[in-house]
Amino acid sequence: MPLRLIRYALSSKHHEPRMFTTHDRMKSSYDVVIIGAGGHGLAAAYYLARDHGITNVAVLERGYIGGGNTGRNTTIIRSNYLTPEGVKFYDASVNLWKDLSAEFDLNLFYSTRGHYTLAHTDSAVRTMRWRAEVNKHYGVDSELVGPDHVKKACPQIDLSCAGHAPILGALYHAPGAIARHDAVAWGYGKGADMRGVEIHQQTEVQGLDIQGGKIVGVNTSRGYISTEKVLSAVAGFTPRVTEMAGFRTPIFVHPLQAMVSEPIKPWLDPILVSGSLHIYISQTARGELVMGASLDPYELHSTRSTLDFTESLSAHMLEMFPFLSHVKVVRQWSGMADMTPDFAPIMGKTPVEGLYLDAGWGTWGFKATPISGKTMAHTVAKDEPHPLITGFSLQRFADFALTGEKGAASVGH
Ligand code: PYC
Repeated sequence: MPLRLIRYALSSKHHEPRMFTTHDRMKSSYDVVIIGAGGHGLAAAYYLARDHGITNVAVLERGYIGGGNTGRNTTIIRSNYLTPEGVKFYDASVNLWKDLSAEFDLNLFYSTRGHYTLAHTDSAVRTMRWRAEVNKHYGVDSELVGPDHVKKACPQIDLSCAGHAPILGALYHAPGAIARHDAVAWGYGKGADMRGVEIHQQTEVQGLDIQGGKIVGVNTSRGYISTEKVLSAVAGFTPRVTEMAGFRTPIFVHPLQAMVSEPIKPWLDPILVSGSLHIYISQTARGELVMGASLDPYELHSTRSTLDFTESLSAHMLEMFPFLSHVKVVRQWSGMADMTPDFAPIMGKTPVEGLYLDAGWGTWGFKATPISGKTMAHTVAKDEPHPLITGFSLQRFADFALTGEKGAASVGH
């Protein structure tokens, strides 16, 4: 072992710059407390500091930075949604994504690949045409293409899908991209930390102190903090946070499983999604195939993955790409997806004054990281929903004014 490495291991002081500051103690009071140090929570902290000058902020995380759904998704970034609210929101997100590596001085491996949503039936072709028209209307690059377009972008594909589900066309979205997911949390965390935000890992929120309908503090595993503003930006745990606050949302938590292969020679440039076969696939810069399926149909608060999932996803994958039969799966996992009845998020104010929600991210949250951070920072700073998120309020369920995004939720859920 090189001497330098041994000296480094034995030293109690490390002089090179660290990504995050370690704070031994929490302050007794903060202007804003954010629950959850995933991409969304850290992005909100970053934009609170950068855009609104609010730096007396604590981000509390019961585990570690990016250890929840930020590190458990399949990293697909796109804006080819179906509702005007969705298209505008995700388009603003894609525009922010493009500059993040330069902004953070950290390589997020943001890679524009083109995104195909395959249509295997006439009715799926009709839906893709509808989505393409909505997308174009809002200036999003999206078009209905034929099977030849798909074959040209991905010559290895069996267009007949083993004769079970021939590909009739696809929604092609040129800006579709992937990025390295944990690096996104690190970038936002680093940017927030540099501006004075405190990130406290291994710090669990155990209760909300609400008096006279207003938030006044937070009980944590490391003591009490007083604050007048709390933003909950958690995945899988929103029902527990809202239970502490004394109200409910219509969120149900379902597992969403994914898996990754051993690295292989680069062959797959675009991102492919098939609603009928319930699969999505992309290849990382390291050569791994990142693959996912549709949501598990039962409610479960767990991040365990199953053999049943690997078997059924692999079977569908081989219908499309028979040559992959010798490739090994090296990891599989599950995220906890907060599903809403209309497949849109829940963002903004709540019945408790000073408590804000960034929740309901189901299977669509990673791509929203930058814009959710920016719009939630605005909402918290001004106590007024950002114009891009008014369609995502919790109140919409009481008003029967849903934002039906279900046609664009990647694969059938
Ligand atoms: O919304 O693009 C998406 C997606 C991919 C996998 C799960 N959701």
